[in-house]
This record gives sequence, C-alpha cells and structure tokens, in this order.
Amino acid sequence: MLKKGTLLKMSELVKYTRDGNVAIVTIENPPVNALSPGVPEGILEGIEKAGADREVGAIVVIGGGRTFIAGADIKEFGKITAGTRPRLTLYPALLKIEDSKKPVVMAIHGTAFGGGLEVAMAGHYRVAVASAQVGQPEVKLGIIPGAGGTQRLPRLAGVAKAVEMCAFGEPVDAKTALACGILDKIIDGDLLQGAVKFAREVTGKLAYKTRERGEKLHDAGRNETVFAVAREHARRTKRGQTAPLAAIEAVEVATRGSFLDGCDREQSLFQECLFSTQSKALIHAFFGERMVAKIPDIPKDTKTYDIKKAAVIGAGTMGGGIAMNYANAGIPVIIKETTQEALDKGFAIIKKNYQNSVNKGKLSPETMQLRLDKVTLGLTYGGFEQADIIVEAVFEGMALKKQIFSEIDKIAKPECILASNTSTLDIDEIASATKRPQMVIGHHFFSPANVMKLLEIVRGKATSKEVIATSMGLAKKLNKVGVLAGNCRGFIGNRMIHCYGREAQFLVEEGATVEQVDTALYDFGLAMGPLAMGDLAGLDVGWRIRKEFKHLEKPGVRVPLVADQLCEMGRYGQKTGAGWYKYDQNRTPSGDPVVTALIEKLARGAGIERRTISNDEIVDRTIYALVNEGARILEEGIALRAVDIDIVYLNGYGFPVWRGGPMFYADTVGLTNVLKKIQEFEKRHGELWAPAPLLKKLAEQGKTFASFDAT
Ligand code: T1G
Repeated sequence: MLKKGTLLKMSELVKYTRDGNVAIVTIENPPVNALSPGVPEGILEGIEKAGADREVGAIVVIGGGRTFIAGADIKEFGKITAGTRPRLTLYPALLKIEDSKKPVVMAIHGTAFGGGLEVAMAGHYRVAVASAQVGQPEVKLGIIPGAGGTQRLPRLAGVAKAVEMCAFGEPVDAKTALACGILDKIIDGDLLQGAVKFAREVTGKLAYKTRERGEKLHDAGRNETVFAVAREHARRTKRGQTAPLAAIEAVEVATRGSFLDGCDREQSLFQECLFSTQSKALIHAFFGERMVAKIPDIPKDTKTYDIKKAAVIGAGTMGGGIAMNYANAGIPVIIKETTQEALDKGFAIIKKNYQNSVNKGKLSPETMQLRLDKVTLGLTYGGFEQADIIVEAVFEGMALKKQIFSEIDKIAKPECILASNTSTLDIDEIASATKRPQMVIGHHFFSPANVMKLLEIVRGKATSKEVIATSMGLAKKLNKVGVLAGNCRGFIGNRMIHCYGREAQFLVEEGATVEQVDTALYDFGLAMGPLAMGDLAGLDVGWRIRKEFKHLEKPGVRVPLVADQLCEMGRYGQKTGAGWYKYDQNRTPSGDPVVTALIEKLARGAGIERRTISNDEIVDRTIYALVNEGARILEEGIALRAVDIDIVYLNGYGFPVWRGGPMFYADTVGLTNVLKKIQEFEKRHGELWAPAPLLKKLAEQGKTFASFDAT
C-alpha cells in the first residue's frame, strides 16, 4: 500500500501521490501549468492509475506552484498552424476524466483559464480558494474554447453566463463561479487539505458527468434573447473580430443538439479561428506585451529603486491622470501646481473620474476614498524631498521643463528618479538642466493617463540601467504596458503618428473629405479616425509643437496647410466646439462647410489638383506612413523590436488588436507589396515617401519584421 506522500513520477510534468484513500494528481509545469505536451497525458495516467488502485476512493487534481492550469500552451499554436505539431485534441482525455468511476475533484487556485477550466469542468466537482479566478479567455487570442468549454460551461453555469464568458473572455472570481454553479465549494485555509477532505466526503456517492447535465440548457425563449443581445454587443465592442461570434454560435449549438454534436461544431469553429490571421495577430500581441519587458542590455537582476512615494508637477489633464495611477497602485502622491485655482480644478477632475467609476459599479466608494486619501495637494515643493520619483507633467515647452528640472534637481534626494511626461521633447536636453542626468528618464503617459495602458519609457544617453529597470517594473505596478524607447523627436508613437496625421491632412487637401478619411480608417479598425482624433486631443497641441520645431522644417518639403489655419481661427477641436468638425453641446460631430471651403481655398492656393480618392488609397497612405517610419525607428534602434512598435500602437493609439499592430499588419500584407506601394507614393509625392532602408532590405530579401526581431 502506498504511504501518504509517496511520489510516483507519471511524467516530468505531472506527479502522482496518495493521501490515504485519496489519489492526488499534481501538475508541475511552471510558470502557469499550461497544458503543454505531456501534461494532459500525465493527468490522464494519474486518473487511470487511481482508477485501478482499489485503495483509492477519490481523486484530487491540483496545480503545483502559483496556479491551476492557465490553459493550452499558446506557444504550441504557431507549430500547429505551421503544421509541425499535430492539432490540439483534448476532447478524448477530458471524456476519460469524466468517465472515471471514482469522483474527480478539481482543486483550483490562481487561474483556471481556457483549457484549464475545460479540464476542471470535465471533473465531477470543482473546489477553489476565494482568490481563484476561472475563465475562457480564448477570444482574446482570436480563438474559442477548443476542448468542450462552450458545451460544458452552459451546462454548469447556464447559457447567459456561458455566452458572456466565452464570447467576451473576462474571468469570474470564485464567489461568482460558486454562485453560478461552476464551483461546488470555496475552500478556506489550505486548498489541498480542503480538497482531500471534500474528496473523502463525496467518495462512494453518485457523481454527475457535466456532459450529462442539461437542466440549465433549455429555455428557448430566453436563450434567443441571450444570443441576440450577445451578438449585438460583440459587434459593437469587439468590432471586426470573428472569434466572439464563433463562440456565441458554439454555445448556441450546445442548446440545440447532443453534447458530441456540439463538440464537433465547436471543434470546427475552433480550427477555423486558430488558423485565422486575426488569431495570429492576437497571439502576437499577447506575447509581445510580455516581450517588451525584456531589455537586452538590462539584466533581469538589475538593482531597482523602491518607489514608495511619488510627486507630480502639474494638475492638468495629464498630471491628474498620472497621479491617479500612483494612487490606484497604493503609492502616496503629491501634486504641485502654481495656483490654488489650478490645484482645485485638477483635484476636482480626479474626484469626478473616481466618482464616474463608482457610478458605473467599477469601484466601491471605500476604495475611491482610499485612493483620494493617497493624494496630497501643494503649491510648493514641500514633501518633494522625500519622493522616490518626481514626474513633471507641465506645458510642452522646453524652457519651462528645464527650469523645473533644475529646481527639482536641487530638492530631490539623490536616489529620486526625475521623470518627464514629455510627449516629444529631447530627454537629454531636459537632463542637461540637472546634475544627475543618470536619474532622468521619460515617462510618457497617454491621455487619458489613468485609462490608457501604454507608458512610453524614454531612455536618455545618461539614464542609468537601474532607473530603466525601476521604470519597467513601475509600469507593471501602475497597471501599464511599459515600452522602452530611445530619445528622438516623438520617440516611437508620436514620431510615427506625425507621418500618419500628415498623410491624412494631405489626403483632404488632395480631394478626400474629412469624413471619408476618418471613416476609411474607422472601418480599417482604428478606434477613431485621425482628424477626429486631432479634434479630441486638441489641434493646438500639434500646433504648439510645430511652432517649437518650425526652425527644423526642411525648405521645399510639403507640409500640411489646414490644421494651422484652423488653429489660427481658434478651432482647436472638441474643446472649442469646432475643429475639423463642428460639435454640438453633446460634442456630437458634424461636417462643417466652413472647413470644406477652407480646404478647397488652401489647396487651390497651393496649386494642388483635387481628385476623387479611394478608401484603399487612404488606408495605404496613412498606415504605410506608420510602417515606413516604424522601419526607420527600428533601424535607428529607437525601438528594440518591431513588436515593441506594435505594442505601442495597440496600447496607445487604438490600432485594432486583431491586426496585431502596424508592423505585424505589414508582414501579413507582405513587405514586397508594402514596398511596391511606397515606391508608387514616392514617385507621386516625393522624398517624404522614400522607402526606409530596412524595409527595402527586408522586402528584397523576402523577409518580415518578425524575422528581424528573431535575429
Ligand atoms: N501558454 C504558454 N505560456 C503562457 C501561457 C499559456 N497559456 N500563459 C502565460 N504564459 C507565459 C507568459 O508568456 C509568460 O512567459 C509567463 O507564462 C508568465 O505569464 C484548449 C485552446 C495566466 C493570468 O489565454 O492570462 O486554453 O514572459 O507574465 O501576469 O480551449 O499569463 O515569463 O516567458 O502573463 O501572472 C487560454 C493566458 C489559452 C491564459 C498569468 N489561456 N495567460 O498572468 O503572468 S488557449 C489563456 C494569462 C486554450 C483551450 C484553448 C496570464 C495569467 P514569460 P504572465 P501573470
């Protein structure tokens, strides 16, 4: 007889032990116990071994380390779609688990996501600690559950909850999972002990197979509404994406036919999605978001500073939002302004932002108060001497920034990081105003700073590795995606968006309407067209930057004509009620004949022959302008990898995630085709369209930006 704790290696990845009459199957596949090859087999071996052991009355399956199973091994998908790895077939294994004669108790901590939840649902019971989460996030990878998730989840949790989880991909916490029927019990204290105890209690009792439970499936009237509402919501919130609709279809099939028929339909939908470009793009984004944290010349064990106190200079839109990020992370933050009025206005906006979240049920009033209590207001540098980081978020002017950096250089403690939220200006020049350039770095947040995920971290020539490493870790703590950029005008994002916006404006000068340009890009998948985006951000922001850099403009090179004129007319966009569009009191935009007349007048004055322009040309001229400049940024080392550029655009500029980012999109079009178009534009529009040398080289070699990253 096996004594308690006897270890039998079922495979490298799954352990088999016994605690009296309960067999314990433990998955050991760090970091997240993904269902890599060998894991499903090991689980099955363990269950079969327990089934054959007369001393065993029940079985517990549990994850070793920090979590249960976080899903199929996403790293395998590329091999499957490339045909070098057989297709995923978890079904038979899950049916065998379900057919176990002895009750199988799934013990969940951390996350049971995707295939992890599907394995758990093939068990007869599921118990979890209160901090556990369960979910089917596959749609975030452009796929759907591929191992019976869309068939078992409605049987446990009901059709509405299953549609919500499978089509939108958000996890649910243990309390919700218990309430809706996914979990049977929440374990207080040690999970394994609780699960073994639970297993003993159910030993010998009749155990239901999830696939045979149908009581929650059949409410035709209600189901019809559930599917219709979900489809409408998916079309609106997951615009352009195919997987959410496929997931809804798979759940719908579960309500109509047998379990096995449902699994067949699910499998064919899963395969269609897995082999789609959208899925490849979303998986590219998933791994890219983790890749950007890896900086080749900054070792993982680089010393970092402890950020326990922050200070922000400027309580404007950006400063207030930045301060909220620190308060949200539980880091006390001082906000300094120059007048009480500006301070009060800024704090009022912070309070309104939190109240909005409370009103939407996203935040409890208690948490709002906790966060507000982290914020201290001041009109002086009082308290700055204790700060571990000071973030400057004032007006985008070099003179003012240098003055501020020279002031805080005298006040801040030696190990305090001095960060600028500048969106474009030279970090080295700002650092030159201090005696500690090694402590100076760019922390470029994106508006609204408390919402947008992207944090562009700009290293100056002198910025120390410790300050960079601290900044990358701080990004995660602030729930941001930190991307490291080199120092140049506009860094990564704004340098590229300058070219994108330039082409959008050229297109309206050449004959496209304002609405046509914005609609073409909205239909491509952008959250908002470039001209509408300018109106939202404020046309005066770009106007001020153009004036700051006027002296750098090359004579004879075409520049946009209209935006500066709009600003001269006081048309800054939404904030003044008019820009490219005119806005009613609800900020609803409409076309403005004044703008049309202005465009025609300026085009005529510049001798620009207006013509009918296709939507395809609009998309190519604007998106390839991003790609061409992105290739230059890559070649200059301003971005470490092409995927870093993609992550910037997915998290800071509303680029459709299911297209993977501008560089991934260019790879899917084929760099040869992209180069050909750019060369056409160069012939027609001159040097602004000179192909980036790296793009030209990769295209001529038949390579991709992905291959560049792989070198
Ligand atoms: N496969 C392979 N690697 C994974 C992985 C996965 N499923 N999940 C995470 N990793 C890697 C990740 O790349 C990183 O690697 C490390 O683990 C830590 O991850 C059959 C077909 C679980 C909430 O979509 O949501 O199941 O950078 O930094 O912040 O129907 O990882 O260290 O080299 O994110 O603590 C469905 C995806 C798959 C879950 C943990 N499952 N993962 O977050 O750590 S499809 C998912 C996550 C599927 C079935 C279908 C998160 C996490 P590296 P991390 P974390």
